[in-house]
Amino acid sequence: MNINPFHPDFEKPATTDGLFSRDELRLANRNSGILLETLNLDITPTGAHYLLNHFDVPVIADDDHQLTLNGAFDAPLTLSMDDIRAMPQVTEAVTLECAGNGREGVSPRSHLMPWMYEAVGTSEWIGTPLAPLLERAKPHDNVQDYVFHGADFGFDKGHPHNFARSLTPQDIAELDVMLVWGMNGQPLLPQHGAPLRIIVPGWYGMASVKWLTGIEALTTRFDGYQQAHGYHYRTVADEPGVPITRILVKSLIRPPGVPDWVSRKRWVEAGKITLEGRAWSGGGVPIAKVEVLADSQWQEAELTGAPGRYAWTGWRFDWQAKPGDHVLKCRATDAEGNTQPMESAFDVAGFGNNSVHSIDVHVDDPAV
Ligand SMILES: Nc1nc2c(c(=O)[nH]1)N[C@H]1C(S)=C(S)[C@@H](COP(=O)(O)O)O[C@H]1N2
Ligand SMILES: [Mo]
Repeated sequence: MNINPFHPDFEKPATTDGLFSRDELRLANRNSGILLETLNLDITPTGAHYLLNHFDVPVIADDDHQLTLNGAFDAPLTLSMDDIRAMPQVTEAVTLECAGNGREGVSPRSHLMPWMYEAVGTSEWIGTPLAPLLERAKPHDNVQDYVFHGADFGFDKGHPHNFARSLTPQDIAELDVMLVWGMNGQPLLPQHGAPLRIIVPGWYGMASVKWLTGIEALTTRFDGYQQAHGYHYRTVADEPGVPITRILVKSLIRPPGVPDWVSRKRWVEAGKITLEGRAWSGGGVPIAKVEVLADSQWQEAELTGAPGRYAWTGWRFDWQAKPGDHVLKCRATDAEGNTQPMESAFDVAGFGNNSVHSIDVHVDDPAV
């Protein structure tokens, strides 16, 4: 059998039963990833931004929607969308990444959304800073957690719940959390949280609650499913684990050349090729360096700049492509000295896999 997908005798490899389960395939069809070919852009086209929706997407009319601030506040509030849009408006380019991005590269993989590299994107989020709104509702001094309630409801491991996540007063003080109603100059789309969500810049995506209906101030720690059980790093299933917060340093290559439909292996012509891609880290920490592995050598790429403090940076690298089969890799280092590992530490749910991105490239020899 010919294993070169560009050879006319190439046959598709036989599939192995159970390689991906039907459950995983269903999830993959609901939760689309970014198109890697858009990695030459600072801002991901809205329709190409990745999606991660646990339950069904609630379809909420803007006119009817209200946001309630209740619990341990002296001045609880209920606001309409018009009230919210009348608040000071800011636009911020923020890179969102799902904590499960890269899960497919973890072995044994867990039975969840089978992300490879695509659960990332950057949008210009339109909204208002959250902290002044919380102050307006006059939180009690002993508040321990602010809970962000989503309208979506469903089951996870037998636990019925609305999707909800919390942030502590200290998190609110340290993070530039936004209350968001727009994305790339348009109202939010239903699948991205319309009419209202939060964006927590620098943290993995689970913190950025969509379809926001309420903010509840608690004088205890929030013990909701997605906070207390979900989204923890664990090396064995039954340990308490470590809560997932900041995005880990990562980079991707925009696939060069043209693809084989099924294998996604790339075909390029020999000669100078400008490789490009994006790199990002969490917590507003900038990228210090991106290196590319080509022809068995790590070489530094040129950084082309970021569209915002919480957004990814572009990079480019000129490669002299010689005929043959190549594996290209890229790895980023952030300004705190964190570098992507060749292989991430094992996590039972495949969270936080920031191992280097590899692409198989076949370089054609024009002389043959
Ligand atoms: N209400 C609600 N908010 C949610 C989710 C959800 O399922 N329900 N998914 C979270 C996760 S895990 C991620 S990665 C981001 C994805 O945001 P996006 O679909 O707009 O890219 O939304 C977060 N907010
Ligand atoms: Mo996620």
